[in-house]
Amino acid sequence: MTSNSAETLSRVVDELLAREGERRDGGKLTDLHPDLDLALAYRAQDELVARKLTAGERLVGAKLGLTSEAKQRRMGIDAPLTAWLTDAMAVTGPSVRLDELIHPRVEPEIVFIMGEDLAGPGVTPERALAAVEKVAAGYEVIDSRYTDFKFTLPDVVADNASSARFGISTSFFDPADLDLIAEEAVLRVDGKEVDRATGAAVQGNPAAALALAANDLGRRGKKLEAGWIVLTGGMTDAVFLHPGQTVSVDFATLGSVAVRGE
Ligand code: 0L1
Ligand code: MG
Repeated sequence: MTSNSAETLSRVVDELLAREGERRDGGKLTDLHPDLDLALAYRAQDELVARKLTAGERLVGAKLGLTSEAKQRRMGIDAPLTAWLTDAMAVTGPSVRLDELIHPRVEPEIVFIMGEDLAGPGVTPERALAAVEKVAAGYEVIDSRYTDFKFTLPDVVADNASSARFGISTSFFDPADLDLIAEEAVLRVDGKEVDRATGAAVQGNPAAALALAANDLGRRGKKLEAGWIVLTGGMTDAVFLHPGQTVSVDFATLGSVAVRGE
């Protein structure tokens, strides 16, 4: 890394953490730093999460983003990405505090709990699924540090893929008992359906998304670890979460999850 790119990396991470801490959004960092390419953005993402870990958070998993066509179309980006989950992002109760977030949106997620470590290269969807201990219903609360969720791929990669909060169900399923491609999720706001999709929306198969994550992390010299949570990517576009509203996701087999904005 040149001294220029080291400086860009440090400025990008400082700015994204400041926006998150101060609950404010801002313009694309690629406008300010044209040298912020995808490789540097992944280094910035790793540094951003390393700073959270130094501050006391614990790494609990990984997430994929932009794995569905609905999300890629909405964001105007045609490539998936990987990012990190920490314990501070996990929602354990029925609600999230909106005053801790900027402009949160909720999306349905099929969630894997890893039974074994997994890393590329060469991981197939079958091999990936064999490393899964159990499957859960989930949601992600995304909260971009960019105004109006407007970003390029390096911007959103550096921003840890808009991660903010996530919740998973308390019931778990053996992957062998599920048809993950056909698994349908219905997204509701205060009980009213706003969208629906099946697991096929996620890279054609959530197991293919998991393989993609393992191969991507392998390229980055990292791995998915046994016990980790993996969010496979929003199945539908995400909906805004406003005060007093409840967003719920009812899966055909995996059960239901819900979150209320407070
Ligand atoms: O803000 C975003 O939509 C980018 C992250 C994508 C999250 C996902 O697709 O699950
Ligand atoms: Mg997501």
